[in-house]
Amino acid sequence: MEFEALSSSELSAYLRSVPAVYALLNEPGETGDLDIAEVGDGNLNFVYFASNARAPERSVVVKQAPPFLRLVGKSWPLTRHRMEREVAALQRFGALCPQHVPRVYHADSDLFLMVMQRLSSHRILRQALMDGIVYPKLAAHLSTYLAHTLFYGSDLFLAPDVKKHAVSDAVNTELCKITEDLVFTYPFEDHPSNVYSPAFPRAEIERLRQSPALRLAVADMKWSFMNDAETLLHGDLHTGSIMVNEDETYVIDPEFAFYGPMGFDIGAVLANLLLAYFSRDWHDREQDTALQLHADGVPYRDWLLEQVSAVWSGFEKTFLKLWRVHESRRKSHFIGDDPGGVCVEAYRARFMRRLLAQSLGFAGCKMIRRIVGMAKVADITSIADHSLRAAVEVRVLRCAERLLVERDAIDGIAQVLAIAREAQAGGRAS
Ligand code: SR1
Ligand code: MG
Repeated sequence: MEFEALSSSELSAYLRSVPAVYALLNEPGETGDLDIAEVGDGNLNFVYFASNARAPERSVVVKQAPPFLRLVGKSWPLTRHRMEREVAALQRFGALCPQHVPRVYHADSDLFLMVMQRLSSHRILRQALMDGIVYPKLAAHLSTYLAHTLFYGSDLFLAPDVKKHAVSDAVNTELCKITEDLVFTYPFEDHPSNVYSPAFPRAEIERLRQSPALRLAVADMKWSFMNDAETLLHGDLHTGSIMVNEDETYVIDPEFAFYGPMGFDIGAVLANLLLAYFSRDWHDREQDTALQLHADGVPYRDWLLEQVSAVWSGFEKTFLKLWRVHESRRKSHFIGDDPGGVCVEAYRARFMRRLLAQSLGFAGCKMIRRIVGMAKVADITSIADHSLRAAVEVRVLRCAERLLVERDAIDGIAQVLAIAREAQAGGRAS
């Protein structure tokens, strides 16, 4: 049967028929239609706000997966089971990090929809960063979320059999295929789905496509994405999947969740902060924020780079703390007996060095796909001056290239900031 999006009255009647949702939206015995507004601007699904017309603070979000990719329409069919992946991931991440994950009130596996917490005083982080807003707790919240979700899904915490079953329960072939194509493959080919901005110098991407060092680095990252089932990932952790206010940070939309390499989620956060950083040439000009100093006396552009550093450093610190709490210093899962504890700590240090390199490789891929691939980001597409947009895009590509090619030699997050500043200053292409 052909899929039809639910009408407002159908959705209203449906929500009233679910006791748990009815109780959230209504006073006992209250009747009458709900206010329904379709608000989705994502690439995959339909999203609605459903509110009590007389008491608008009684409100929920409804998300439904149509049998196709919303961005493209029926010509790109997708099974609707992504909603089950998303619900399972929200429940798992919510159990690990309830302060950073919206609550799921109800899930319907026949209609492929869920009803979840409305975050009415929060904004999408990408838009807030474009507007130049400082969130003092953002990096601490994101690093806590990353450390807890990535650690507790992995073999550093789970028993080996539990972990292996978790890997198979989280298989998400269709959405992983989208990432394999759109992040790791099409941007590096002359693929018809690629989209270039009007003044974008095509020679820049041709140079990257012809760089063996870059192509091998991207191949390594694709291999890692497809094979390194390290932990349950969000799978699409860009700044459009994060909602914020002064005090709180929530991570939404984990429909791409699957067991993959830890650095894929970390890299997504770092990449999107860097995209926000490079886009400041335009947004500062528009908002006159270039010289505006923030609480700690730094321009907004520099605050964004500080977040890159703080997210990684906070993540590393919290992740290592969890590891040390859950694994004895003298006998580790991977080193075995180590009475002096020397090998255990050396292994942890090596693990974190590798994880930073992996995260930077994924960050590079994600930055490149947002410049030449089909799914772009508003930080960059909102730059109305074509030649400025092209200049920003070139800086993003130059930074991404260095992160990919030099990732194993980068010995700390400070070096990443230096690379970003050099790309911003028009530094060398590697
Ligand atoms: C075709 S879907 C495009 C993108 O939207 C999602 O947010 C993912 O990033 C995906 O690659
Ligand atoms: Mg999404």
